[in-house]
Amino acid sequence: MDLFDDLPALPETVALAPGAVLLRAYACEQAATLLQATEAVLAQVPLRHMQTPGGHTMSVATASCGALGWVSDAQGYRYAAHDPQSGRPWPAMPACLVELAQRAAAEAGYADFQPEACLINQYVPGAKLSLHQDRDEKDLGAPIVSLSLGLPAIFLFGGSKRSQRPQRYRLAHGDVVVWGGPARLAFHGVAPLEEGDHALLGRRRINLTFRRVRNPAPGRPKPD
Ligand code: MD3
Ligand code: FE
Repeated sequence: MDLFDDLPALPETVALAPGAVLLRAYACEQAATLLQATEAVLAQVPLRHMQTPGGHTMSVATASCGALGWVSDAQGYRYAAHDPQSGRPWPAMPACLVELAQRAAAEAGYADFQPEACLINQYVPGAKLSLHQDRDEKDLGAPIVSLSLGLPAIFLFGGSKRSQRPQRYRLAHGDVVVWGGPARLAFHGVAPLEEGDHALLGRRRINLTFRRVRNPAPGRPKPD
């Protein structure tokens, strides 16, 4: 239990690494609204534990909204326009979430960020995410924007090789991180969530990641 958890966090901007900008407490004021929008999505598309291509069941529960959703099964990881569980399109991305992601991206120097996918990850105590890279997106020139809500987590931020020992950062309720440039392909993960009870979310952490997947936005040259 962290003695600072009950104090309001002060907003500040921290450069974590080249291309990675932490906007601490950026979303605190709107957190209840953002959570409500997220819960409205989750009422339409249930959280589920995906299978990894290696045959493991993820401890994190996931769902998506937006034009594309992230899915994983024995065939691999990919983005799909339909929820494989229902065969229906994913719910639309709520406007308040899109706007938050766009404002944060602009703050970090990425104008006109237009996410196509929002992956919702839910952690309960003990759930973790092993070190991985996010490279299923064709548009690696766009950043990934992440929003953390609920219980704090230890985020592991590694290098371009899995073998590099990761740095540890605490991500708390309302923190937003923009991952672009050289940080975009860094290995990263989340340590097993500690037990706790958050005022708005209870025994949960929800992380939303906003992603540009398919094509570079018009007007931006394709990296080759
Ligand atoms: C750094 N999610 O969904 S968010 C993921 O907290 C994922 O649920 C974590 O990693 C979570 O893929 C971490 C922060 C994050 C997201 C994507 C990144 C950091 C990143 C992509 C590249 C580098
Ligand atoms: Fe990731």
